[in-house]
Amino acid sequence: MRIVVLTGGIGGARFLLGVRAHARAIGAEVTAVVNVGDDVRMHGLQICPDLDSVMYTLGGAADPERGWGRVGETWVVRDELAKYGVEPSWFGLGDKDTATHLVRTTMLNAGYPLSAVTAALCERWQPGITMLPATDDRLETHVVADVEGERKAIHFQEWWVRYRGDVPTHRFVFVGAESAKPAAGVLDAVAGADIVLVAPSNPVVSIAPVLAVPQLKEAVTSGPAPIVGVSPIIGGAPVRGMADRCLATLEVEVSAAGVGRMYGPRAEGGLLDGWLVDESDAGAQVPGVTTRAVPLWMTDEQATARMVAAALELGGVK
Ligand code: FO1
Repeated sequence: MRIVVLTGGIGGARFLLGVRAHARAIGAEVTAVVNVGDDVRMHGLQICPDLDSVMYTLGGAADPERGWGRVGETWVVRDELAKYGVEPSWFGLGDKDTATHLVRTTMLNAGYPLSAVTAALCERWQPGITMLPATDDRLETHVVADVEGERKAIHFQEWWVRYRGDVPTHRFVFVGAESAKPAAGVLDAVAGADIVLVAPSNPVVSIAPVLAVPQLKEAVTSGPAPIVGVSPIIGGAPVRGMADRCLATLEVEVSAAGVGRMYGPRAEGGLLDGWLVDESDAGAQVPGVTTRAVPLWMTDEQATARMVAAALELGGVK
């Protein structure tokens, strides 16, 4: 069986631990199609937070407290940059992590596409799944917000890391998405999938930018594979991260039902065939989508693998 997962970074990476565990148990292959909207160039280096969160988590090297970056990290370069007064001082690159960005940027500058660079980085980390960026083209999430008395579009990282999303926010724009093509391997993975899972990642700034690549969305929604989403909201609050702020900006109810309705039923031009919610949200109704309630807390790999088994069952594949 072939499982494709649309995913963002930290929450998606934890979900993928369970997908990988269940896939190993049933002999399935997994391809993750990862958000690149968070990607940013800082100090001349190309940083791909979601790809790196997935790669480090599945490679056993992620910092479990922060959720992003490397465990056992040191911060000499960050501190030295600060002593030079170099901006942006609000974004910290760890020393170990910086090596990843150096390799990536060198390969990109030499002309390799991000998908090939990601495969090369994964040679070291052996994530046990195929990791693909949603696109090899430039696609960045920018946020229209009121900052220091002025309405402007800032990079997602500035909105989130510098301002903690705590500024009047108007909309999210996926710069470059319209002309972006799916990365090498994405269309083949989707065409060969037995099921497409939508990870419990932020629907607004992790999953939406993946689906903003027109041919990618078309391939997923017009393909034969069932599409099952897993709610990132449990009991009216995000499992982690800033999904509540993002949903509020779009005036979407912060609930499992609200996100399910935002994705919408595939039969009516939306995304979903099935929607997995937490047992505490068992009453959630998403018209046109088959909903099922199971425990969704990703407390450990086994619990997450059970969620994945339920998602496959909901999609009619086992
Ligand atoms: N998050 C922070 O809160 N502060 C940082 O300084 C920071 C640096 C950073 C560097 C590399 C990287 O891959 C991720 C980094 N993150 C940092 C996390 C990142 O901003 C977000 O959590 C994700 O983009 C959202 O998924």
